[in-house]
Amino acid sequence: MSEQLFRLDAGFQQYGWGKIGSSSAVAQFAHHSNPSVKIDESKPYAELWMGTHSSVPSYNHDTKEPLSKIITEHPQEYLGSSIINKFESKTQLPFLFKVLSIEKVLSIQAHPDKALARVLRANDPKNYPDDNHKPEMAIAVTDFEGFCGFKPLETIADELNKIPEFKAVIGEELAAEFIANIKPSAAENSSEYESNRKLLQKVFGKVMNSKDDFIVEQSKLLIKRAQEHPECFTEKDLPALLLNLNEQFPNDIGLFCGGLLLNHCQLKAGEAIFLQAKDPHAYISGDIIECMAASDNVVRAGFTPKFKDVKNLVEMLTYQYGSVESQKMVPENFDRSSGQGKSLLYNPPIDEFAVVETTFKGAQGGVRSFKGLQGPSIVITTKGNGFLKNGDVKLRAEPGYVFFIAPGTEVDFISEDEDFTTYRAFVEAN
Ligand code: 9C2
Ligand code: ZN
Repeated sequence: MSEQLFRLDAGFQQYGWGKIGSSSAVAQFAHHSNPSVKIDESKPYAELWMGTHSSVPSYNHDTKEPLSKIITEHPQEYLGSSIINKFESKTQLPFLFKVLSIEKVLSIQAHPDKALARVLRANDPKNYPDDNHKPEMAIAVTDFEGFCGFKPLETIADELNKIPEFKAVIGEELAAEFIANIKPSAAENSSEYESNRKLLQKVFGKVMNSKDDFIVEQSKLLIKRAQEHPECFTEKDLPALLLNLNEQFPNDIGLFCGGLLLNHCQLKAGEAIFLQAKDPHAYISGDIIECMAASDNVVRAGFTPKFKDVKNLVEMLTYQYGSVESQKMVPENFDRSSGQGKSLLYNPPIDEFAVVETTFKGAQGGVRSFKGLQGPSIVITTKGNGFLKNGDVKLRAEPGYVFFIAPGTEVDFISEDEDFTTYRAFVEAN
């Protein structure tokens, strides 16, 4: 049997939007924690995967056994009965933990809820490998940019009035219907709110079902406008954003369904957003820690060479709308740890995971002690050096080192320098 605290080797995905070679935090982490991983300086390194998902499972660093095998052989020790009962699995972690290092925009996407995931997988298991939902949370490690959720309705109406190419894609008639009938101040769940969501769905559906050559023609005009008449755009950051995206994916439908319809979100390190299942989003640049329910189901719309599924995407979205601020998370102090340094809890409103960030600014040589948590967890060091210690087991922690901690295990995080920074994803049944 493995220990209660042990190191993991995490694999990675080389999607085209990842940072290239050793400029990618994913490549640095994979190589530093396991020097037999050689970095190819011509290839992108997009996502480090930490968990038991069968596409890229993690292994015990010392024994090279798959984590899922270790869990399957001793589910009580490595998941605990409350997690087994709640998530009905004796073999898998309920969450998937990742590092993303983003050079270019990801696909405009949304993830299904559980009911839709089951239907998608039954009909198309190649494109939808999991029957689980995928709510997700992103914590910025560097400055981060992304799209998240639909813009406020009055912003979309303003764009329809001021940007002729947008109006052309939507069509005069629907544009007029949208502008005349939206009720931006409708209370959530009121009948007016429902009618707002239907109007937004019509607009999004119209964009997504436009003919390719019409989108190419209108996007060329849109880009010309962004270059020559940035004053047409009320949102001051939008012209530069459209030009940047157009360099990555020239004349792509994402300029309309992302750039003009979704919020442009900018986070500083330490800020985080939570995306429910069925919320549209796309990350644009930066390094993040991402945690999600264990699933790889993605329904894509634009900015991607991968499989797009317009029909399901238009049907599935919640069409909630609003400011970026409403999607940001406010971390709180994690009160089951004490000592030097600081632990912040990012706790989204879902069952599968929460994440604790632990830092040691001004506390070189500091020790922070964690009580045992009532479920399994995975830790990654992102900066600095230190140790993780349980009883006689004291493991060195350097950038990219990943650890598994069994339920109920008390752990000391010991900083060797004040940069020592870790993220710990965990799950508890209550
Ligand atoms: O892996 C995304 C990555 O599917 N981020 O995007 O490669 O499918 O365009 P592409 C997924 C990531 O965890 C995510 O959901 N929002
Ligand atoms: Zn996503």
